[in-house]
Amino acid sequence: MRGIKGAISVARALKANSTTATTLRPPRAAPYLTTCWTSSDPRNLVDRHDLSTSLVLRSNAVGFMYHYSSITAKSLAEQEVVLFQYEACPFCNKVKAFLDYYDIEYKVVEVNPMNKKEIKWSDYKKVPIVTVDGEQWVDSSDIIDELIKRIRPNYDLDNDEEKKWRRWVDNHLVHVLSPNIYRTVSEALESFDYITTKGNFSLYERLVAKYGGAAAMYFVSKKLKKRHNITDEREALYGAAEQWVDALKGREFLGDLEPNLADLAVFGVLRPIRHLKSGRDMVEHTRIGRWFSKMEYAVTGIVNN
Ligand SMILES: N[C@@H](CCC(=O)N[C@@H](CS)C(=O)NCC(=O)O)C(=O)O
Repeated sequence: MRGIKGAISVARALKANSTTATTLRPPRAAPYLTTCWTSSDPRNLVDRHDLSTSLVLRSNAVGFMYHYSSITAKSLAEQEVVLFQYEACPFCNKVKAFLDYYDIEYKVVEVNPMNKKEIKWSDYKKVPIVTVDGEQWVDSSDIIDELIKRIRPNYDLDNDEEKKWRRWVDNHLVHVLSPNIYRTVSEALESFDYITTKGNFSLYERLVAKYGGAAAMYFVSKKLKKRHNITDEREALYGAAEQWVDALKGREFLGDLEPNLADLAVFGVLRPIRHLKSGRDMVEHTRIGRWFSKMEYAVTGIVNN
């Protein structure tokens, strides 16, 4: 029962992108190297503040999953940035897309969605949570606002077009995703297979979550569909993708020659579903593929075939 409840609690978790790296982009002017992994070797982590040190040390003892992304941004370079996340959570992936694009060095603590013991220290019970030298920031959009203020103090956060599409991501796009990734039993199983493989689960939790979660989410997704007035899941997904491409008005990115925060938000929430059936269908049936590939290259430096 606890397992199924936990599985339901990852309702918004989506399958992350299983990329096949074929081409690496040339190095940027700023040093750029992304190395994300799950590790059993604490020497892979550089700990500079007390909170994350204790988390990392405890994580080693109880088997948390963590990764380290070695990317540098000047203004945050001397601070410890830690992202508490679910690997497949769209809101967490929004933050990750931002951190990766702006070359901010950060650690990831993978939270177990069943017991959330990694964020027991916090009153906030959702992810993402970001700590910067121990200071806690919550809510993906607020986190991104705080981060951009630190690294680009002159960034115009009042651009109406950008604000509109960032809101669209939170209020519309994310709600279209769950009904799609859990649309059929096989799609729900595909999604949970990824979620439970990449996420922080014990073996027992993984089995319960995969089958219990997939079954539960198949039914929950039908309720979500009604709640958000979706009649045809795929039509809603394709419609959202086309709406986004229309918003680009022929520009490379919404931010014109470079991605802005709306580009990063759309990319972040779509990245986890890109290689699921729903994401493959979306790229096949809409015009979003070209923009998505450009974003993938801008954020990760990887070109996928
Ligand atoms: N508005 C928040 C939403 C965050 C959110 O709903 N996160 C989900 C995971 S995708 C969560 O933690 N749900 C609570 C749970 O898993 O118990 C944001 O943008 O960060």
